[in-house]
Formats: sequence, C-alpha cells, structure tokens
Amino acid sequence: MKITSLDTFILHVPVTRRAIADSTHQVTHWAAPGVMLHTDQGITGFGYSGTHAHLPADRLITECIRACFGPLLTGQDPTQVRSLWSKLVHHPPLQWVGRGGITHLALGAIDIALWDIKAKAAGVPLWRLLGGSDQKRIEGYNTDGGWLNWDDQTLVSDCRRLVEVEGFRGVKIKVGSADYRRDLDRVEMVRKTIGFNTRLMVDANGRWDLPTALQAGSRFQQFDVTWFEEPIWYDDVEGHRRLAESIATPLALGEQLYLLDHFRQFITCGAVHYVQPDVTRVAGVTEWWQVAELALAHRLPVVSHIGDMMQVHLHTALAHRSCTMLEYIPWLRSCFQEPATIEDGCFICPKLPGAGTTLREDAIERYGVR
Ligand code: 0YR
Ligand code: MG
Repeated sequence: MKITSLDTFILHVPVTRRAIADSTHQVTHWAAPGVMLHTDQGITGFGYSGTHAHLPADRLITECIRACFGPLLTGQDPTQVRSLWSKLVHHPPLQWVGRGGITHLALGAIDIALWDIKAKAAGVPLWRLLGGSDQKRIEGYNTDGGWLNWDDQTLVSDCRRLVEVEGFRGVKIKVGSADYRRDLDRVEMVRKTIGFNTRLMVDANGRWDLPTALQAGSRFQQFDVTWFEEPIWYDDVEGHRRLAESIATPLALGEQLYLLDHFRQFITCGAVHYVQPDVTRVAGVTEWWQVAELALAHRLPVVSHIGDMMQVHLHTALAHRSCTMLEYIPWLRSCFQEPATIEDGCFICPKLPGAGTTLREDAIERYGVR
C-alpha cells in the first residue's frame, strides 16, 4: 500500500451550551486541525490535533502537515507506522525548528491517520490491532460540569445531574481561582452533593504558584480528592516533585507535555502519580504508547486527557493495561462516524475498523473553516 496524496482540514466546533473557562483559558470553540491521508487502495486515514480554535495557529499546524511532512509521506507504505514515525520525528531540518510544539502536533495528527489506515487495512478497530479486549471496561469521568466560570449553583446542579441522571462514576472540577478558598468551598460543595462513592478530581490547569498549590493541595485530602491535576506551571519538574513530597493527594499531569523525555523526567523523580499523555500532543499513538509503557514500568496509572474529543484514547485505553479510566468531554461527538459513547458510566467498545477518527460526511460542511 502507498500514500498517494493528502488533504488537510480545520474544524471549529462550538463547546456545549456557552463559553467555558478553566483557570487559564476561555473557550468558545474546540478545534481539530487535521489530515486525511489517501492511499492507492482506496483507504483514507483520518488524524487530527486539538486546539482552542485559534485560526492562525491551526493554520500553522495544517501547513506544517502539508508542506513540511507531506513530501516525506507521499509514496510511503502507511502500514509501516513505527518506522515512518521514526523518520519523520528525526527528520533533521524539522528537528532543528521544533522538537515540540507545532511540528509535534502536526506529527501527532499524521501518526493517528497512519494508525487509522493500518487498522482499516486489517479490518479491525484500533484497540484490537493493539491487542486489546472488548471485555475490558473503561470508566468515564466527566469534566463538563465543573467549569470555573459556572456559579456555585450551576456547578452543584451539573455535578448532581452527571452522577445521578447520567450515571458517571467520577467528575472533575476546575480549581485555580485567584483566591484558593473559593475552590476549597466548591470542592466541599461538590463532595457533599455527589457523596463519597463517586470519584472527585480537581484541575488547576497550571495556574498556581508552589505556595498556593501547597496550601490548597494540603486541604484536598479531607474531601477524598482522587488527584490534583496540573497544580503549577507545566514544565516545572522540581516544583511538582516538591509538591508531591509534601501533600497526600496524588498529582496528575501530562496534557501539556510533548515528549517521552518530558514524561521520563517527571516519572523518574516522583513528580507525577497519574500519567496523562494526550495522543494529539505527544506525536500520536506511537509516542503515547512509549509513555504508557514507561508509566507501566513505574507502576503508575495512565489516564489520558479527554476521552471523547480524543476518540483515539478509547482505543489505546482498551489496549493498554495501565488504563482503567478516561476523561469525557462531549464536544466533538457530532463530527465522528462512531463517537465515543458512555453507558452506565463506562465507554462502549468501538466496533468500526480504524482509530475512531473517521469524520462524518457533513462534519467539514458544518464546522470546516477555510
Ligand atoms: C478547556 N482537561 C483539561 C480544556 C481541558 C481544558 O481549556 O481544554 O480544561 O483540556 O484540562 O483536563
Ligand atoms: Mg486538565
């Protein structure tokens, strides 16, 4: 099989109900800048990255896919994914301008499309190609009721609905307010609402400094918080290590890390407990798997960033033994032929061949940006 050509796309999809905020971002649309890889056997692979819908940045990603990687892909056998990945990630001129960031997001989208092709060529869903089992249950936890710009009443009623009506066994709420005592109040309110049989996670999206994270973080234990996510600046390995040493609540991070090497630094010094690689931030399924194996070697759980938008994570989670849980934010569901779906608090096992990334025919019409 050979890659014959590629097309890029940029989708901007409105987030649920109204604009949302965490401690760092205001978001009205989620974007998927991505690629369709065409082959001489009629199979098309779909892959994409994820951004907060910043059109100039989205265009840099698709331009990087098209102009920088495109010529390296044409004529290649897409099923030799790992070897192709090594060539692309170590391509000297691109290595020089970016071993993370835009070039890496572009590479992530390409790698996902390659795995999509490989699974479609084998006629199986990606989880099966990766050796997973349909007997495995991946629990979904919901973040879409816990935004920082929700007032207390909305926060509480949303979390109640997610647990009591929709059947989620876990919710995550955003923290990272200017006054951390507001967050402690909200954590307490939500814990009282959902009871002690439902998981509760908190996420500061990198906002706090170390003293604030220490002060807030040492209080989360009394509310049985499962993890404290991105407490301080994403790249600060030593800060996270000190925090992890000082508080009882486990730390989660990884959605902002690009490289296996970054994960190694955090993992080997004990600066992370829940490892959260994102296939669209590290360079695709190939590097995600490397990170997951590293986590496994340190007996750390892997809970990927965003299970629904990142359809692929459901497949990798079904196949990797370190995964039992996945985040659920239902923004991009209407774009896919087989969107990730929750039943009784767990994800339904996907059935269609491929990586779960195949777009519906109307997705580009409805959400495509030129
Ligand atoms: C909104 N999940 C996250 C969203 C989400 C962010 O900015 O992108 O909250 O990615 O932190 O854990
Ligand atoms: Mg997060």
